[in-house]
Amino acid sequence: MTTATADFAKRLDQTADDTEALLAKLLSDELLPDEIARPKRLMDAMRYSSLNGGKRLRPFLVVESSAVFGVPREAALLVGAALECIHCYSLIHDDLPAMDNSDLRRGRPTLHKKTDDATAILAGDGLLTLAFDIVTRDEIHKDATVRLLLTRALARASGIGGMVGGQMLDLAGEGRFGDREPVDVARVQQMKTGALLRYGCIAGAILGQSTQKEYQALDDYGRALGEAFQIADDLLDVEGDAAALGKQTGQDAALGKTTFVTQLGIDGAKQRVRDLLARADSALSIFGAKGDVLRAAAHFVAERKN
Ligand code: GRG
Repeated sequence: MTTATADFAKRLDQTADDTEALLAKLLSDELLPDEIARPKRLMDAMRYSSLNGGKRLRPFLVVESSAVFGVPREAALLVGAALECIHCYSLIHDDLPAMDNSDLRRGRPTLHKKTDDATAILAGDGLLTLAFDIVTRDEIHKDATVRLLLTRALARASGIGGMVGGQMLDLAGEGRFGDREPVDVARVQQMKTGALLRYGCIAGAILGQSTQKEYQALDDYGRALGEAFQIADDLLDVEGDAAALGKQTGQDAALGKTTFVTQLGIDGAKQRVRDLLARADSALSIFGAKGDVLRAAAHFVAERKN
């Protein structure tokens, strides 16, 4: 293991621990000003799907892209926690019978299996709205314009032109609403999974009030990392181990889905990942050694086993 890789693994673990502790606090039963009650069933469901699990890759990207600019870790962790809330909400809703109808997530029964559909829908809604509560908090940055830019970018990444829109295009491509619609795999990826990962990378530039060139570099890096993440996911669905993944494999083929692997073939997909890693490395070059951890993160994403 190289020093950068070892450092990366240690930092990923630390951010996962810090995010877990922060989410536990944000999802406690303690009422915030203007809240009337925090219903126990709702809170338990939100905690079930957001605590004790996940690699916390998105918060890690926020923390590390922020570290490049010397942003206080506490502020970055809050933005990372907001992003993780959106991610967890998307997984809950994606697992529902009306979407992917999955029984297993992170090695445990999915939330609607553990509880019921209504509870799962509301837990997802609760996490989505909590994310926007968190990202506007004063502790994140003294300048309200910075908080506004972070909030708007989060809405764009998770909403119509981002994750939600990507999910819609993906379902249409599966033929859910009539004839299968043609799928632009790269576009669906950029929206459905790429937009949140990219947000993790540009959030540091926004928080750090970077130059336009630095923002662009993290934007390029985030896009390359996002595509590499999705191709790795498509490859894992074909070649991965269900036990390590904590979910069933072969789901894309069962649905007859067009993926990077069906388009490029296994070898072509692997070559594309190598090209994307080179692009991510080159985007980070302006940060010199400060970009080392992010560089290792791209390799981790591309080579992950779960
Ligand atoms: C339902 C609005 C709505 C959106 C769903 C992102 C998404 C859209 C669904 C996720 C479905 C899915 C399994 C996509 C594959 C890539 C992905 C997001 C995997 C899970 O992310 P990881 O590997 O998960 O970061 P952990 O568990 O580590 O957090």
